[in-house]
Amino acid sequence: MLYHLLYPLHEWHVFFNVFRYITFRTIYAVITAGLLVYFLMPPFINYMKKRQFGQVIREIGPDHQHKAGTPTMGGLVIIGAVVVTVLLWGNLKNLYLWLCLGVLVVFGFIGFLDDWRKVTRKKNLGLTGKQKLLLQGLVAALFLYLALKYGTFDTRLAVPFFKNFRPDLGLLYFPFTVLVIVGSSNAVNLTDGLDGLAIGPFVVVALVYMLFVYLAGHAKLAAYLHLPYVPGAGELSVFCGALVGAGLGFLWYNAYPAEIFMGDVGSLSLGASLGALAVISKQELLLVLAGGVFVAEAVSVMLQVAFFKLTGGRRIFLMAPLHHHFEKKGWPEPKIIVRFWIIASFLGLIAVSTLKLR
Ligand code: 57M
Repeated sequence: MLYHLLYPLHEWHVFFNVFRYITFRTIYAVITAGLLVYFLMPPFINYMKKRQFGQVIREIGPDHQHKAGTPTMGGLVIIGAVVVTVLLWGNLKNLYLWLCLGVLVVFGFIGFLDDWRKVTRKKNLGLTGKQKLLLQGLVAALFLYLALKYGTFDTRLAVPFFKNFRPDLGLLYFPFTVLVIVGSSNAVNLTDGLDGLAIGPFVVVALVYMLFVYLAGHAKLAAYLHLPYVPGAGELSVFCGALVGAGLGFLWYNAYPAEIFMGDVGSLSLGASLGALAVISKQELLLVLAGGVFVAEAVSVMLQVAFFKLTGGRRIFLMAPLHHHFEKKGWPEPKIIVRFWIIASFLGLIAVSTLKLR
């Protein structure tokens, strides 16, 4: 909104020209979203405590009973802050901004149904696993359909390190996009099992895509770096800025010992947003690298379940997802969290380095 209200004033005074720049608006999107979450989270936490909407802890697995009753659904504040920040700092004529906000909100609603069922202990609420996956898949497919129909988008796949290899997936891009967005959403969901464990790597990956969407939307830089040029994608830097700011604001309260959990409303929406960013920037395969922590957590579950079934009850890990394995090995929770952040940071840097490896 500020872009539309203030940029036209540059004809009256040159200062207002600054609102044209994506970099300027992205920086202030980070700050705005961070401050919104920082100031709105404490009243939200108090409200959730008063309503006794706290986390129910499962009996099995590493001892988390001391966390019982911790308020959850902090993702509602994250989503609210991101939406307000994008509406404030974004160019609202940009299709991709609206598509990404749509993915964030709809996946958040799917997660909210699950969270609400858990906190109100109403068994009949929420969606079954299959219904959840189906709805998530439909939203992802609609996202791609609208990007192809109304955006500057095509179905050629970009492969990191291979600047001239751009196979056109055609209609196969739909199941591929569903896999990226739904996979990313659920991988972040699985990772969100220790204080700050999901939001730390999430902020790293959002920063990586802040750079990649900016470059993808910049004709000269995209050509120079042999990246697919996606006109209009640069505006998603503002969306990434809002995600980073809201994520850091949330981390202020989710840091060990957590005062609030993000809930499925947060993990599913944030994970899906990373998938959407990867699709629009045409850097889907890069997400496997940049989001390696999320991939490792999801793959650990798949391997554990497959091995368990194949061997009639034996396990590869002491417990899956991966963070539970280290808990069972006796690593203190903060040590697991910070070490996962360190790995996520290194993977983010390697992902950025691929810009020069093509
Ligand atoms: C998402 N949710 C956390 C919180 C957060 C197939 C199977 C691998 C699925 C998996 C599962 O149920 N995952 C659900 C993980 C939960 O966190 C809540 O959920 C939201 C995110 N979706 O925002 O609201 C618990 O995580 C802890 N937590 C923190 N700090 C945080 O900032 O401490 C979360 C956020 C919270 C809190 O204790 O209650 C979760 O872990 O459920 N299942 C599992 O991960 C289970 N693994 C398992 O069964 N492994 C088996 C097989 C199936 C692979 C095996 O290894 O043999 C473990 N999960 C739990 N306990 N909770 C096992 C024991």
